[in-house]
Amino acid sequence: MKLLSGPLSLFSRKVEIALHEKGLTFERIMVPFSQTEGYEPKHPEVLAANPKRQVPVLLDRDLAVYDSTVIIEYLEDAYPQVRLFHGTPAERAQCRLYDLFADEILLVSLKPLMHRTRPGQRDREHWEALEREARPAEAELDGHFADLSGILEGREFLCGSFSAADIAVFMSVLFSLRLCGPSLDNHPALGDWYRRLLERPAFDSVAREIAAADRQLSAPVHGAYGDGRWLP
Ligand SMILES: N[C@@H](CCC(=O)N[C@@H](CS)C(=O)NCC(=O)O)C(=O)O
Repeated sequence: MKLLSGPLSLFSRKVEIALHEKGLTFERIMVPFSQTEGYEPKHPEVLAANPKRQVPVLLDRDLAVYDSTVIIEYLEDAYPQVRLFHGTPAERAQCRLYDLFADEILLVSLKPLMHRTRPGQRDREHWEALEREARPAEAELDGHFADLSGILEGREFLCGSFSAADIAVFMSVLFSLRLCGPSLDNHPALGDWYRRLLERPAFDSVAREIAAADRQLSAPVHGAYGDGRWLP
C-alpha cells in the first residue's frame, strides 16, 4: 500500500493516523509543498489518481482512493481487524458525523487562521486585515471547543471507544493549536482528551512531524501550541 501525503496536510495526516492505528504497513510518499507555491507543481501520481488534484491519495494494489474520509472508510471495509467505527448503525452514523463536523465545520473556522504560517508578510495593513477576519473565526472555534468539551465530559473518547471520530477532530484541534487558535485551558475535558490521544504513538509522531515541518517551512506563529504546552 502507498500513501501520497503532505508534510502539512491535515487530511493526509488524518489518514496516516488511521493506517497506523489499524497496524497497516504502507509506503509514504511526501509530495513537495511550500508555503509560497502550495502543492504546485502537483505530483504526477496525484494528478493521475485524483481529479481533485489533492492529497491524500491511497494506492492499494489496482485501486486508487482519494478523500481522507473515503480512504478511511475503504480501510475499514478492506482491513476490518482493528475497527475505527463501532456499534449500531446509529452509533456509526454519529461517528461519521463527527468526522464531517471536523472536516466541514471546524475547517471553515480554521481557514482564516492559516495566513499566520505564511512567511514574508511584511505589509502591516494587509496582516491586520487578515487578522480582522481571523478574530471572529477564533470565537467560532472557541464555541465549538466548548461544545466538544461538554460532550467529552466523563467520556474517554467521542464515540465511547476510540474511533475515526477522534482522529478527525484531533487533527482539527491540533491545527487550531498550531495556528494559535483558542486556548484549550478553558475547555478541560477537551484538553484531557487531546492529551490522552497524544499518548498514542501514531498521534505523537504525527504531532512531532507537523511541528518539525513547520520549523522548516512556515513562519513562526507566536504562542502556537500554548507556547509548546500542547506539544508531545
Ligand atoms: N476533502 C479532501 C480535502 C483534501 C485537501 O484539501 N487536500 C489539500 C492538502 S490538505 C490539497 O491537496 N490541496 C491542494 C489543492 O487543493 O490544490 C480530503 O478529505 O482528503
